[in-house]
Amino acid sequence: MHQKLTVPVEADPEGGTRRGTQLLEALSRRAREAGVDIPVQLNTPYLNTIPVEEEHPYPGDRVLERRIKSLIRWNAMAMVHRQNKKDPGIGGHISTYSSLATLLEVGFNHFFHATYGDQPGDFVYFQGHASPGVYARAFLEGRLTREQVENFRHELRDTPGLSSYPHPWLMPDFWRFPTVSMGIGPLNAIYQARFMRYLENRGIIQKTPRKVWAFVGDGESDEPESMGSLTLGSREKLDNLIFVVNCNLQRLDGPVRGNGKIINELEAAYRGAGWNVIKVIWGADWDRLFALDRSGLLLKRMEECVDGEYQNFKAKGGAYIRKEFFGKYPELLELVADLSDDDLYRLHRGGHDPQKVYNAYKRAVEHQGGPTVILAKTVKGYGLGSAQARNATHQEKKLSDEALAAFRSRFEIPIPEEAAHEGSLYKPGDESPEITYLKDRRRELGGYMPLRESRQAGFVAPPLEYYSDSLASSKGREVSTTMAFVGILRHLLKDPKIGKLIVPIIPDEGRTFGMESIIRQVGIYASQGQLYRPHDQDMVLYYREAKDGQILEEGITEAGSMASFTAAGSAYSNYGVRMIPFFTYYSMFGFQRVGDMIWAFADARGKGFLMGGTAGRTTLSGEGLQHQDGHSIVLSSTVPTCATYDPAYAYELAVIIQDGIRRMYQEGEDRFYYITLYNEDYAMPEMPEGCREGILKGIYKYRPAPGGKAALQLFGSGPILNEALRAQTILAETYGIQADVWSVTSYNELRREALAAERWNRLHPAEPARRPHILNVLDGAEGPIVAASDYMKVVPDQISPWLSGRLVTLGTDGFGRSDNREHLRRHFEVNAESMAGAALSRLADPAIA
Ligand SMILES: Cc1ncc(C[n+]2csc(CCOP(=O)(O)OP(=O)(O)O)c2C)c(N)n1
Ligand SMILES: [Mg+2]
Repeated sequence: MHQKLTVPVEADPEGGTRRGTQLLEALSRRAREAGVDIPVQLNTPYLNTIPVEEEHPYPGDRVLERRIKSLIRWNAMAMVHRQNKKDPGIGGHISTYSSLATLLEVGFNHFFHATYGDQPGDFVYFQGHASPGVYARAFLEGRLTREQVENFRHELRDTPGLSSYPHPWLMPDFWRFPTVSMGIGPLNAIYQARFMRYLENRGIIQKTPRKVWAFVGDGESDEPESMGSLTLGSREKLDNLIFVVNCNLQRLDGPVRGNGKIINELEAAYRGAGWNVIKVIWGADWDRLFALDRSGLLLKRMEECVDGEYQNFKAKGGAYIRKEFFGKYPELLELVADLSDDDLYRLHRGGHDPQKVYNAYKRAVEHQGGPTVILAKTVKGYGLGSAQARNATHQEKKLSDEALAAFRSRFEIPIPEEAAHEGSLYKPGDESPEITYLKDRRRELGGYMPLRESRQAGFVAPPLEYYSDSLASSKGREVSTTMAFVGILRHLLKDPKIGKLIVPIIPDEGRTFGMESIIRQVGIYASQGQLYRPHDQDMVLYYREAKDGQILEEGITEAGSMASFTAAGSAYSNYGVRMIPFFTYYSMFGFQRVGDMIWAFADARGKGFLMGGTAGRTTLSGEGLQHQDGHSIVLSSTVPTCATYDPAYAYELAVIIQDGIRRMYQEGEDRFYYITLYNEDYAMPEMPEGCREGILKGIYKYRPAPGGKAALQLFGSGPILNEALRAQTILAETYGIQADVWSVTSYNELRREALAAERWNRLHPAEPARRPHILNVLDGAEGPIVAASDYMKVVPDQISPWLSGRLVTLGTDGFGRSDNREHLRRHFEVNAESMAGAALSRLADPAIA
C-alpha cells in the first residue's frame, strides 16, 4: 500500500491553518483506511475555543454593566436572605444565580431580543432556581414592585408575591417556560427550536432571526432528558438553538464530576452529537499568563486537575492556589511570582468575564447550520465569601452579618450597614445612570423579558354538525374509537380554515393507530424534504415526507413527542397562532412515562388533546403486563387542568373534541384533554337525542331498562359499556331484573363538579344548596349501582361519596396479562357476567337492601 498521499491544493486565504487541517485530515483518513486504529478524539485542549486574537471588543459600558450586575446580585441574594430570616424554612437559592449573573447579564444587555416585528423575540429558558436573579432585574426595570419582591415565595398574602420558580401558571404575564424540574427545560428548548422551524417551513409564521436560548445546569446535564435529544438539534440543523451550560462544577450535594471534568465530558457528548461547541473556561486575566508560558506547562497543569480540585481552589483562596496549582512545577511558580495571593484568587473563570461571554454569544448567534452549546466555567456561590464553592453552597439561604457586610462592600452597594444586615432591597433612582442604561439597553432590544402574552381573540370553533359523519350510526360496520378518531382527524385536517392548525404528533405508532391515510394526506414534516424514493411509492398510502408536511412523526420518543406537544400547545401564546395538537400514543406510555412533562405542560397553560391509544387493561389483548393500561385515568386526574374522558362511541368522541376545541381555542380556557382510544371494533350507534350535555358533564342514560322501572343501575365506560348492555340483557332475560344502562364518559369530571358544589355549599350556608350533577342525573334512578370500566376500581370510586353506599365497583386493578379480551375480562371481572353477578350479590345482601 504505497500510494501517494494527494491532497487537493486550494487557494487558502486564511493562511496555513486550513491547509494544515486538510493535511491532517487526509493523513488520518488514509491511516484509518489502512487499518491503523487511531483513537477518536472529541476533546480539544482545556482552553477557550475562541483565541484572544479573534475576540471582538466589548460593545457595552463595562463599568456601568458591572454596577447593574452588582445591584442585581445584591437584590437576588437579599430577597432570599430576608425571606428566610422572616420565615425560616421558606427556602430559595442564592448560589446558582451568583454563578450565572454574567452569563445572563451579557444576554440581557446585548443579545436577548424581545420582539421581531409582530412576533415575539428570542425565547429564553432560564435555569429555574436562578429565578431570584431574574426577579431582581425586573425589579430594577420597574416591572416588579418592591412589595412583590418582598413577597418572594409568599404567594398567598394580601399582596401577591413571586413564585419560587418559573411557573406561567402562577405568573402568566411573566414566565413563559417552566424549567425547574431538571431536564425538562433543555428537552423542551430543542423541540421548541424545531417547532419554530416547522411553523416557518409550513408558512404559518414568518422566518425571523429569533433564537431559543436554554440555560442549563451542569448537574442538570445528568438527566437523560437533558441529553437524550441532542442529535435532533444537529439532524435538523437548528442554528436557532443555543444552549448555555453553567458549569459551576457543582450540583446540590457536591461536585458534579469531582474525579473528572464536566466540561470535557459535555464537550465530547455535544461534539459527538454534532453540535458547535464553544468553551468559555478562562477569563482575560489568564491570557497574560498563557502568553508568558512558552512551555505549555500551564495548560498541562490545567488538564491534570480534576473538578474536585478546581472547586478547592475557589473555596480555599490564593495561597492554596499558589501552593497546590502553580506549586507543582517551579516554572509555574515563577510565572506568577509577581502576583499576590489575592491576585491569584481573583484570576477569573471564563463565565464571569463579560468579554469572553460576549464573544461566545456573538459567535453562537452567527453560527449557521446547527445548534451551539456554550460550556461556561463559573463558580457556584461567586462572591458569597466563605460560602463560595463549598459543597454545602447550594443550600445557602441566609448569610451572616459579616458575610452580608462583605458582600455589600465587594459589590459596592450603597446602603447602610444595618440595612445590609436586614437584607434590604436596593434600587437607585429612575434617573440614575444604572437604571437609564439598563432601560436603554432593553429598549434597543425591543423591550423587557421574560414576558408572556396570551393572544387569543377571534377564533370560531366548528359547530357540532361539522362532525356529522361521526354522529351518525356506522350502519353495522364495526369500527374502533381509534378509527373513529382518525376519521375526525382526517376531517379536521381537510378543513379550509382550521385544517392547517392541526398538529398530529405520533411517536412511531402511526400504523398502530391506523393513520397511514393521514400520512399520505398531509405528509410527515421533514425539514430536508424527502431525499429518497419510498419503497412503497407505488401504493396509494405511501410514506410521504415533505418540507411542509404536517405530521410530527417523532420516532420512538414519548418524551420528545411530549416536548413537541408542549411547543404546539403553547404556540397560541408564544407565536400568536392557535395550533391544535393531537398527540396520539400508547396510553401506557403517557402519564406514567412522561408525567412530569405533562405537569409542566399544564403549568405552561398548554392546550391540546392527549389521545391515549390502545387503552384499557382488557381491550388491548395479548400485550400483557407492560402494555395494558388500567390506570392512566387515575394519573390524569392528578393534573388540575386536564379534562379526562373515556368514551365508548364515535359520537361521544366527536362531542368531546368539538367542545374541547371550542373551550380551549374559542373561549380561551387554559385546559387540555386526555381522551382514551380503544382498538376494539364494534358497531357505532347514532347519537341519541339530548345527550350532548351528559357526555360533556360525564354521564347520561344510554339505554333505559327494556321492561319497565329499573331496580338497578349499570354504569359502563369505553368498550365496557357494551358489557353493561349485555349484563342488562342477562339480568332481564335470566333473572327478570330490570336495569338502566348509563354511559359514564368521565368520572374525573363528575367528581370535580361534585367537589366544587360541596365546597360552595360549605362557604354559602345561608343560600340554597347546590346539588352535584351526579345526584341530579340519578333522580328517580333507584337501586344499587354497578360500575365497570377498563380502568382501576378507584376511577368509579371517585364519585362514591355522593352515592350513599349504593355503588359497587368493578375494575382492572393489578398487572395486565397476556391473553384475549374474553379471558382478560373474565380474569379482571369486568365482563357482563361479572357485572350481573355483582348486581345479584348486591341485591341479595340483606344488610344493604
Ligand atoms: C427532576 C429534579 N430533580 C431534583 C431537583 C432538585 N434540584 C434542584 S437544584 C438541583 C441541583 C442543580 O444542580 P445544577 O444543575 O448543577 O445547577 P446549579 O445550581 O449548580 O447551577 C437539584 C438536584 C429538581 N429540581 N428536579
Ligand atoms: Mg452546577
